[in-house]
Amino acid sequence: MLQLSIIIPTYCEAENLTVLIPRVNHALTDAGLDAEIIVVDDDSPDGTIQVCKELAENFPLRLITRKKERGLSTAVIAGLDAATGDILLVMDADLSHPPEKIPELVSALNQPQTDFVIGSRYIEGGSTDQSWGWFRKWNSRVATWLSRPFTKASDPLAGFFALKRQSFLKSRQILNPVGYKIGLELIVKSRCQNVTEIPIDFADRVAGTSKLSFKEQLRYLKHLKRLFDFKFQNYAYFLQFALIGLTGVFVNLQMLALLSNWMISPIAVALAIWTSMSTNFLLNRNITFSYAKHAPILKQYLRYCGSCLTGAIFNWLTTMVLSRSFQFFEKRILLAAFIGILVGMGFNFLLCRYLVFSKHKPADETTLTDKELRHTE
Ligand SMILES: Nc1nc2c(ncn2[C@@H]2O[C@H](COP(=O)(O)OP(=O)(O)OP(=O)(O)O)[C@@H](O)[C@H]2O)c(=O)[nH]1
Ligand SMILES: [Mg+2]
Repeated sequence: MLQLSIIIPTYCEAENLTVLIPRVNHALTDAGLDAEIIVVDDDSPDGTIQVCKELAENFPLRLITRKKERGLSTAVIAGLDAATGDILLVMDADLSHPPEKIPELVSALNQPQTDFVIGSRYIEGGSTDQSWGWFRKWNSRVATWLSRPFTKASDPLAGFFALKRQSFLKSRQILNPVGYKIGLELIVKSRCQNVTEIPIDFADRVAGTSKLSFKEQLRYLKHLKRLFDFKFQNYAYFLQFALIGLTGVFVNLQMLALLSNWMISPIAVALAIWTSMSTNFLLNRNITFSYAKHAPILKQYLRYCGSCLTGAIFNWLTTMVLSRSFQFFEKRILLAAFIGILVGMGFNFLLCRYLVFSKHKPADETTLTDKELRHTE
């Protein structure tokens, strides 16, 4: 089997490729590495395809052109699918990642314990471009910090990384990234525990333009949510459910304040409860349990109302039983009520998770969790 496949996603990188590919090839020859270079291009209009065809005459380059799809992560996955090497390495085309570091990444991955290697800007010896202003530095640091629950690596969002083919195959069926952070997706879904980082000097692109838009950055938040759901399953769902419940308190109080001015209070209270219940339903449907948002909404809404009612009954029962049966709680009615709220919320959550927003097709790759994945292995 081929030792190494290098995957390079491109969109309008004609100018950079003419410099990059010879440099990559030089690094490979120097290190005596048997490798293929796979460029995955999304039908760039700037001549990238033609440049690749010319380069392929002198270098071990294979071009995959995608005519209908766009997107960095899916382009990388297409390249990984087509790769035949034992080690799979991904890098950008814009000369931000030094090709001379490829042999170091490969030999780090050849250590038996290591299952993922990152060309890192943030470990000792690594650096970012001098021109980075405070906003870019801060932006990158915050994004990295948000990935902390998934990995201890200092630069898990880097686009310069390598992994073993077997790690990729382990997660292939459940890869579901949005946006740019395919490296993080692979670390989490392939359950890579031993991540090694090799310091690199990251250079800003000189030719061509960046495709990293603000929209892509927002997609990262969506991607993080998916990873949270995947890794922490019910803990993640419950946290989102509880936070949305908290927003419901504010909606309820706001509504009550608004309505009480021109309505008799029992009706105002009922309307405030109904409003907050409905906003909670919509938020849970679109955020917490977004995997079920394609199911019929009316049926879900009615079930949701039933689930809230059940939660309220359990809340009431718990509070009454505690305050009537235990002397301790007789004088601490608020504590009893608080426990009642928790019990009611617990029941409501379980009903929502498994009945109102149930997963009809658990094999769906978008919702397969870490635990479910282990069961399928
Ligand atoms: N196939 C494909 N490649 C893409 C797409 N978007 C970006 N790329 C490539 O992915 C790599 C990284 O993209 P950049 O635009 O440099 O993004 P970035 O490095 O995060 O941002 P900068 O730091 O501003 O350069 C480059 O090689 C791009 O050509 C896409 O939609 N499809
Ligand atoms: Mg770049």
